[in-house]
Amino acid sequence: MLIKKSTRISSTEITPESVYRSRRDFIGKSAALIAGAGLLGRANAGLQPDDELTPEEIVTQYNNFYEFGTDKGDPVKHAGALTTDPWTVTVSGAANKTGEFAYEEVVKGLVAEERVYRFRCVEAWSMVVPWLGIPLVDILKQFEPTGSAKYVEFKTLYRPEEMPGQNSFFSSIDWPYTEGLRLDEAYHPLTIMAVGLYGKTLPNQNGAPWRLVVPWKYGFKSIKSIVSIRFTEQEPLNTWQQLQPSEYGFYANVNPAVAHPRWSQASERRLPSSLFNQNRRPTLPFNGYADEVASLYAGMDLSKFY
Ligand SMILES: Nc1nc2c(c(=O)[nH]1)N[C@H]1C(S)=C(S)[C@@H](COP(=O)(O)O)O[C@H]1N2
Ligand SMILES: [Mo]
Repeated sequence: MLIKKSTRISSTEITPESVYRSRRDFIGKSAALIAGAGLLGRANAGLQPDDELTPEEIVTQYNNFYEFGTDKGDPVKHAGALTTDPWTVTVSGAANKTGEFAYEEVVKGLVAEERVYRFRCVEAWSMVVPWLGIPLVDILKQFEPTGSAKYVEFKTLYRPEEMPGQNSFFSSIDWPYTEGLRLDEAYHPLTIMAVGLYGKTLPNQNGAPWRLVVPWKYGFKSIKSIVSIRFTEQEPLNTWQQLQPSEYGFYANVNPAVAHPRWSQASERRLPSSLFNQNRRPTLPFNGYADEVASLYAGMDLSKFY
């Protein structure tokens, strides 16, 4: 059902047969080859001179993925057990093409690009990550959303047998983890569905096989291991907003001027950093992507729409 764009380089043209074993691998590898060939589009958007890549072992070992536990080291410890192949996504709501689709079918013919983005968690730490991602618009448009679609909602896999955090007696989260975007945010060229990082297929702990990356919003918007995409007229209720609406809103745009009720958002710890004041730097409006995205929120009071 995926319409291949003739202007794009087909993966088979750039990937020798011998390089790929599974289609899954092949996505990561073809993206890596594209990166290597210098065919990057819109990459490295708005990087500051002092933005250095966060080491791969931090990006892949210091994680938030509550399905596997709440400690930063839990995801890398437990996510290896997650089965990500086969992977199916259910598409529903205001679109012409709905139903169940195999992950491979949805990404077939689409090209992952390397994007180096700052990534800012609401907990006030940040990283710089070289993602491999497919522009989200390329994925969503295939389903032909109708004119009444104003938002898109995503859900993570619910599989307590493989996700111990979903069994936890102490978890107050109403699984599955849910997130949403306004459709114009979802279609923005900076918004990607990441399928890899550091030139490799996405590790399970980072949200395999695919996860959202919205670099101007707090990290919790970047939902992992997506199995459901729903187009809707109403603003979706996301997991953190549902849990604590006074602390987490729908928009969650990075904003140094609006404090979290329990801590300041004016600055952040750039990882690696273990001490409160180590590698601390000012937080930038929209995480430094204001030139690209501020117009999406023209006329909105961002202290109200937090
Ligand atoms: N399904 C799911 N997605 C999630 C989370 C989660 O707990 N579950 N945590 C979010 C938060 S708070 C952050 S900061 C990022 C962390 O992504 P990373 O581990 O790849 O750095 O994932 C986001 N996506
Ligand atoms: Mo986060």
